[in-house]
Amino acid sequence: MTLVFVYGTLKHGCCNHHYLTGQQFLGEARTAPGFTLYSLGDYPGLVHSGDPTRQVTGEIWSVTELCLAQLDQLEGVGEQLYKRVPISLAPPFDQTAAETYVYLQGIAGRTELGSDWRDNTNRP
Ligand code: PCA
Repeated sequence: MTLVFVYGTLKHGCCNHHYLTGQQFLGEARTAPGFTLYSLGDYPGLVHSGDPTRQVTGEIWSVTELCLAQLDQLEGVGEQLYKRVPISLAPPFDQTAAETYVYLQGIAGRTELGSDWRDNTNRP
């Protein structure tokens, strides 16, 4: 099993959440300070923040190796769109060895979203 911190389309209620079907939800969490989100259109990208106080909210999941391989494919890890790396989380998850998908491409011209991302999938 691998612990994954998800902050975008994989969260509860979002368009790619079904990729986590059958996996274990451990709770809501946020990163340690120093991270922010940018809008990439229909999905967000997590990057290091110029504002060292900025934190990103998301969810921690325990996933199987098979699920993880599917997530890597979805997130374009092989194409260097995102890279799965260890992420520092805020307490009480600060000792938790979770990984997340950081965005590898340029963010010039993109809109900074800050801490939170939510799509409109499954909204009334
Ligand atoms: N999906 C992954 C990374 C960005 C995205 O939209 C996630 O939910 O964490």
